[in-house]
Amino acid sequence: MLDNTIERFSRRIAMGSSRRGVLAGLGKLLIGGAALPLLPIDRAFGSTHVDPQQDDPTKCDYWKYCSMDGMLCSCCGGTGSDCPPGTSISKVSWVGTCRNGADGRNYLVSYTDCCGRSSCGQCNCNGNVGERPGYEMGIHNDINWCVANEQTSYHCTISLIVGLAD
Ligand code: ABN
Repeated sequence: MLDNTIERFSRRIAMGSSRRGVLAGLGKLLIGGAALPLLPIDRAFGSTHVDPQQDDPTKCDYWKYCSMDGMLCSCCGGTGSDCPPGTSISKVSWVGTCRNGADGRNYLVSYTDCCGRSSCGQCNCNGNVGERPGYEMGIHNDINWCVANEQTSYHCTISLIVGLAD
């Protein structure tokens, strides 16, 4: 009974397909399977969460710095939201989304560079939540935002809350 069913099933498949067609199908499966890991995947799975416990604005893992790529102005004579004396604020900036562990909400945070003095060299942070490699220009944060200013040298970065993200 089972033998007959399998035999009939096999015959039907054999009649409806050529050897070349089966090989072509197998080839597509193999190539498709090999290419799958190369596809861009959100490996953070949409998460914007770094460490809800961290609430020290002079540390890289402070919640607001989740997408900060630069040196904290709070370590360079300024504050988390004010440029140090002798520098000017960049005209363009990068905007990320960070979760504030204190209220569990997501906020849009802008990362703005302070320009006009050489690099501060202190508290270098590299938060990459929501960031992508350089070939995706609009969503890459490893950029000197002073390039649009008259004085293009980069000193440090401040972060400002723009508003709620959700
Ligand atoms: N936006 C901070 C920065 C400055 C120079 C180079 C890379 C990143």
